[in-house]
Amino acid sequence: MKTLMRLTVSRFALLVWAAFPLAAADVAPPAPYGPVPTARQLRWHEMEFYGFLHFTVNTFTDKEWGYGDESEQVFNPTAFDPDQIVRTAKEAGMKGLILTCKHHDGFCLWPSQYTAHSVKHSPWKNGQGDVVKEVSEACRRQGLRFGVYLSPWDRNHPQYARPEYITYYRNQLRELLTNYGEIFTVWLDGANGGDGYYGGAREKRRIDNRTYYDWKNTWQIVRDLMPMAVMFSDVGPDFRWVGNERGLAGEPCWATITAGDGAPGNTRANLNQGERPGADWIPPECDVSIRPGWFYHASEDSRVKTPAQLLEIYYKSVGRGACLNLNLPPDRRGQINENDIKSLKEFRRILDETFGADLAKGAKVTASNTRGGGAAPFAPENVLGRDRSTYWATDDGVTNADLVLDLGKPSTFNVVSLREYLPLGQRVEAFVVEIWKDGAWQEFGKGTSIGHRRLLRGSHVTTDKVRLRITQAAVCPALAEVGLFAEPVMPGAPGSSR
Ligand code: FUL
Repeated sequence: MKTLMRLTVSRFALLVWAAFPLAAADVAPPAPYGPVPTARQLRWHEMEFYGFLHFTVNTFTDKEWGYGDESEQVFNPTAFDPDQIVRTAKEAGMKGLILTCKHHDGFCLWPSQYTAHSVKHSPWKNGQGDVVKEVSEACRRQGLRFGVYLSPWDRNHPQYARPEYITYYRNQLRELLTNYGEIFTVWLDGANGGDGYYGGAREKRRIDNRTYYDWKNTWQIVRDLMPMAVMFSDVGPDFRWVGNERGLAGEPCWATITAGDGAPGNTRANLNQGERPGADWIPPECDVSIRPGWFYHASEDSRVKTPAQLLEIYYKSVGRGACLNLNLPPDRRGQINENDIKSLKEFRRILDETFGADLAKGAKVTASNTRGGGAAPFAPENVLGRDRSTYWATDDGVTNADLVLDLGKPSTFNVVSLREYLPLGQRVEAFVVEIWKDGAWQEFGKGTSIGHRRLLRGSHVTTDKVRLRITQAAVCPALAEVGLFAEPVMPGAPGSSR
């Protein structure tokens, strides 16, 4: 009986093996490590670069923060052109735009049914205009995502700091989330300077920013009405402020922090570098303006960031795993100024030239360890190309591993791009990139965090072999990309090779 059973069992195993020949080589993927991104966060990570549009009464009063007593009459763009604005952003490579539908001054760029303080009472289009509608539609026409900034602090509203204002704020949020199609983000600013017009009171009003807005329930409105929208604040819930308005993520820069009981505008978390280990996946966004101010001022026409400055920001934001939110302020015509366009065009040209050709393409990739003894689903060559759904992984417990790219011929590059396979969390904690030069491995650069993306930018080097050494990881690494790129050498730039 026993023998018969054994026979039956082994015959069954044979049958299974015959039916699924790959089963023997099948190896389970690594277990996720720590907090991992949600589907909406993964979609946001992929955007990498999008823009802000700061536009309101301030554009016409030459201010950065309106007091809240501005007449609706001042808002009157002379040649508002949403397609020009969106085209400028698109040609710069942005994947979306976030409009200040209401800034701290309380003026609404859409005809909200809950206030008279809006475009409804401005001379622009005889009060029939709707900036939110026009920008959102232009975005959709040109294939960009559209997001809303709705300032919680409202210096115009008579009930601000009282419970009634929360109902008003939430009603406005619902208007924006129901009347303007798909919204990719709701940007919740924690700023509050206290004083304002407040319906004529002209006084200072204090709120407790941990409790006043009852954020948990306000956030829920966004979840209910726009499930894929990501929300911004100092503590997320989906992505965080990076701690400065210069566009610079920290070094290292972890996607995780421990949000605890922090609130927008009230946190002690290390926003710039993130926290490891952190309890929550709340990666950073670097917000920065192309000009010194957030709003358009003719006096800043000659102070637009140069292409070189924008590139520096790009490498220290996108290149550190953050998203870059670059502000383009429409001018009094309601268009992006020519100087900003000029700078953006050159910035884009350089990025396109840099990332247009991946010099790692076609390389022979070998690894010191591959999960399951070289199993195809985790093979070293998965790091090549743009496909981020496949990755190289090592066996469980192997946290130090080398990957060698044999390029087959000498190639010149100065940028190395790395990406982890994000659905499994941020795993790598230290790495070194080396090049084969004069019969030995020489360091090109090194770092700690990788996450969604890490760009190492150095001097141009020429080599036919590149080695990535993972020198520290919390668990076995899972790497989706290793790419090699060359920035065009600027005329007059110092030494281009070493
Ligand atoms: C800050 C605001 O006070 C600025 O005016 C601007 O909107 C910036 C993006 O966020 O908190």
